[in-house]
Amino acid sequence: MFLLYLSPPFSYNERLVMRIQPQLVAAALAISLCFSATAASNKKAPPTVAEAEQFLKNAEARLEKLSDSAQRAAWVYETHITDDTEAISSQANDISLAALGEIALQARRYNGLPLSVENKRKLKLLQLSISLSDSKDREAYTRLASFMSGAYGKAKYCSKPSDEGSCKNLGQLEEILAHSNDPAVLKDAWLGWHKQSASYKDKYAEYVALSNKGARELGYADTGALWRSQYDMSPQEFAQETERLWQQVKPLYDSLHLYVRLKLREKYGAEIVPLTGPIPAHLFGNMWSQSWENLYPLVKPQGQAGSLDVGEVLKQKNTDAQAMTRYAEGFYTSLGMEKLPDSFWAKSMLTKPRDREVVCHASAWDLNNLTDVRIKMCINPTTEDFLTIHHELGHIYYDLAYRNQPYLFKAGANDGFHEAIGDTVQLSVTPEYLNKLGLLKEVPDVSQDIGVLLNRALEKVAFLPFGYLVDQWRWKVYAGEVKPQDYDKVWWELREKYQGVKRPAPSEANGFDAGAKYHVPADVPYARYFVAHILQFQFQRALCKEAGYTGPLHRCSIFGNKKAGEKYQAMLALGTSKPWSEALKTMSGEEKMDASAILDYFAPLKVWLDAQNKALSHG
Ligand code: X8Z
Ligand code: ZN
Repeated sequence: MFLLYLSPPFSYNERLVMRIQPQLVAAALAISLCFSATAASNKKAPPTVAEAEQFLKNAEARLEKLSDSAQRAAWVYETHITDDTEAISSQANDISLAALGEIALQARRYNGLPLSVENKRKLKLLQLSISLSDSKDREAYTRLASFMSGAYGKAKYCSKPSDEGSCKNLGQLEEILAHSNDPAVLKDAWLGWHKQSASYKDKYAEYVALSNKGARELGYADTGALWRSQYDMSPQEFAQETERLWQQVKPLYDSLHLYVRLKLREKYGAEIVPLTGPIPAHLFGNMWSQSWENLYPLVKPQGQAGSLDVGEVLKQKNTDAQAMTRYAEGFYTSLGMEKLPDSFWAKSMLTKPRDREVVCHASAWDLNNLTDVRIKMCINPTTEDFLTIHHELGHIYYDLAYRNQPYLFKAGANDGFHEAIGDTVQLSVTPEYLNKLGLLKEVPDVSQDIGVLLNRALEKVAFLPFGYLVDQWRWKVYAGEVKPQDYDKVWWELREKYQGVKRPAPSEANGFDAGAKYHVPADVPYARYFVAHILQFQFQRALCKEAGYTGPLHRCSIFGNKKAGEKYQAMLALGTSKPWSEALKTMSGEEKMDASAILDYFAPLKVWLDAQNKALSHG
């Protein structure tokens, strides 16, 4: 299914892209001509309900037909980056955007008619789009989008520019960030990667201007407002909701941040890690300091401490990418969900090819809106990748679950739901579960719970401010409040304010640090991940209740529980046919996002962190 506001190459690939295939284009144009003729002939008479229904039927059929081949161009591009596949993909995007924009503009004609609830929703969904009527603008927009995606995918840092052997890709640099203990080496890898995005800063600024133009054609203030309009509430309400949730979780984040600060200070010294103020961003084990689980060995509680780390065992067992993916599939089938189709295994890209450039950032694809589902990922035998596969298959099982919905409803209840499905499953990847798989030798007893919780918090709680701030920045950029000359200034103001991290060295002239995060050049909205990090705990609380579990939330795993599986599947099957609050209600009885579930989950850790912080600060 496509993303209604068209976006270039996309994470779980909810977007409309299209391949240039003469017969398909002819078919598309034929349909287009058909109903623009109808629209033209009715120009004077007010539209009727019957016409609106016919319009929706035609639009759905047209888009469905086009989306399948569109996805294929993007798939080929992202798994084989060349000038040719880039051109094909951007041309395909151009055609899809033309169709989408045209349909979105036409849809407005039927607003206000007494349609069925379902059709009103379809009409609204069709208008969550940009429209660039001017073909030059549209071509420029899609060319820029494809270029930036490819540039990010291909980027390498060469510490000795004349020596190709010194070049490292993002995966290799991330590996250094994750495992080196040398602050100079960490800093070099961090700065080396962040230098890369400067090359497409101008292009990004041009792209923003065109995207805004497209959003305004459909009556949105700017693209940021369009993005915030997809949550069954006004853009302002969505901004307020996310701020409310952030305020709910901030005290938990602050406790974790202080604890980690004190541990980093012990390791790297007072010169590098201050007692107050932001901490240098290269020390958190992650290129964007967005999740800190690689710091677990450094910060774990003294004595015996449970862990979720299965990296060593996966390596010892020579677990290949397919076997890693089978583990994740096994979780979903244990809930009663179907096995992945054979085509998934035949067509997915599970490892980084040696002979060509690809976009390694993990993504899930639904190519024909039925069962041609795939993932694209450069899998290594690490705990992080083990968990990410569960995330990606969450997208895939959502796609499969809503495949019988009408085309326009083949999407997540909102994009945060799509991101939360697999993350909820990650919460059931407990030590007991890993032990059942033979990946963890011993099941830690209750006394080691704090270690496990801390490990989980480094992944999930550390993420919250990053999940929130990326789009704080983009909303400002799209609103024109932040101009290119201030991109870095405002980016770092936000990173200091929310994450409490700072740039390891002064900003470069004309740098573009936000662009060093995949979702910025790929133009994938990011607030979805913040929403998902709140929702997944609500989902988990509801599923554990359904499973009859009554213990502490952090010990619950729904592995093998068919009753919980049925409940989950019922929500997934709704797709986006209902407002997200109704989908949530079918699962948990709640109608609002609520951070109390994540706070409940980590309650014992919060007490422990605060005690540690007190002792360490006075020690
Ligand atoms: O981009 C992703 C997924 C694909 S939708 C791998 N995530 C965000 C990121 O990597 O920054 C998952 C967590 C946040
Ligand atoms: Zn995802």
